[in-house]
Amino acid sequence: MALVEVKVPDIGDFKDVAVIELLVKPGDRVAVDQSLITVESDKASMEIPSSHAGVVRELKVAQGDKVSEGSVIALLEAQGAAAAAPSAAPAAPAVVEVAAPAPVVAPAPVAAPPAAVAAATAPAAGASDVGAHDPTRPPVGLPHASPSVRKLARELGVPLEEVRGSGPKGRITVEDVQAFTRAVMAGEQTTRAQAARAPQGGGDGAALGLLPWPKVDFAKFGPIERQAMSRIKKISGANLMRNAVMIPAVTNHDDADITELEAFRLQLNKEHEKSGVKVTMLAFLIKACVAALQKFPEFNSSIDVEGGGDALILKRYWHIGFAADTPNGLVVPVIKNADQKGILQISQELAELAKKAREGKLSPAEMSGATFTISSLGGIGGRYFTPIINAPEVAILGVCKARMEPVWDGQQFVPRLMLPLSLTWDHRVIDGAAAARFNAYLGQILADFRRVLL
Ligand code: CAO
Repeated sequence: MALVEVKVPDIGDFKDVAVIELLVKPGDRVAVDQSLITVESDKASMEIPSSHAGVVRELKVAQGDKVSEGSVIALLEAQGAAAAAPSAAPAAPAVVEVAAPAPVVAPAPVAAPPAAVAAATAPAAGASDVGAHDPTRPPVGLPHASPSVRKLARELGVPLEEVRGSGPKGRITVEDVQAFTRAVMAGEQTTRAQAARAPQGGGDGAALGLLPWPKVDFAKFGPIERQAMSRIKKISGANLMRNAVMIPAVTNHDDADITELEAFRLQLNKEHEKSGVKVTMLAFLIKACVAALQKFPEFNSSIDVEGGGDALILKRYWHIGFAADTPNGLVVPVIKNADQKGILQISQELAELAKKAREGKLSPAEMSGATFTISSLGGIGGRYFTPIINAPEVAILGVCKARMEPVWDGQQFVPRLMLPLSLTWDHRVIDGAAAARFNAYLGQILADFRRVLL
């Protein structure tokens, strides 16, 4: 038996994240990939798996400790093959839940549904009196609650640090969470996030001087069913809301002639039939976008918000995110260093990331670092749409289904396969003329990839 140190693996951009749960104790027998602790940042909570099988000799972290990649979690008496290969890479941490990323600037005075209202909860009989709620009270340390209460709070979108615990030593109980939810739903109290969004004390949209949201008793008009939104939907909804309200976005529509490129793609797929790699138009779009981003670098930038907002950060790497539709909602995996990869490698990574996305197995690292995003509805249909920029990026390309169209070649109409492109851009960073040039260049490359060499 060898004594091994189990360390926090690569957890993407997350550093100094708090340990919120210890899932094992000394003496416990654990398997490889079994979760040891749960950590939580402002962006995500995730379980950190064990790199080895064995018996926990000592836990090196306590609840509330901060850990980063490489921090030692536990000492393990490793067993069997696992002990012989202590350098084996630990599995990526499983994302349990992704919380809304912290806003890059002060919260906008926008209306958003109360976090707790997103869940349907029937009032629990005999719920405890949790006392007056003060949304301005600063959070004090980690809330004292069991894992099951934390899980419930996460599912309901309840900020646990704002719930007053009625259990022993202020421990938060299930009833406390339910009572908090009921009170927010009834409008009797406000979460801190709501209070921040409505600094003038207004409700939905009040801070923007908007009319209140219409209240309609839908059941009066016919049968209804209430369905809770998935966690991903709630998170992406809050992000989309911020991005839609805070970015002065404009969308340019254009078409690219991909007749020859499509013929090449089909030929390529025939040649690589046995390899199992399938090339879709998205792989070519990623390469074409990299070329356009290199020619027009401001599209591959972000506003330097932390530096005062009066400069651009131009990124000299090209990581392309792509929107993936999953049963639980929209996620955006990222193809890293797309400039250094060929079409076949990109196609393979696309397929792997899309599969992981559908299975809910993407790690935070696989969803971070994008410099530009493509949202392709090409496999589904549609003509054009207006995608919302994925802040802090400054542009996003929407793509719809290509179709054969009659195109005038100067003498006659000829059938050409035309791909609809919709480029949304941040007008603070990009001008209309630059956007039109970006789209035109993208169209030229898609029509003839040899132009990338020029
Ligand atoms: N025009 C015509 N056909 C297209 C096309 C296009 N622009 N893009 C893809 N296709 C075809 C593919 O060639 C494939 O055809 P075959 O099955 O005959 O080979 C079919 O459509 C399905 O493609 P796909 O969707 O499986 O693959 P993809 O690489 O194009 O896309 C992924 C992968 C993960 C991006 C996609 O599955 C997906 O989730 N798209 C939805 C993204 C989304 O929801 N965006 C909206 C965000 S805003 O709410």
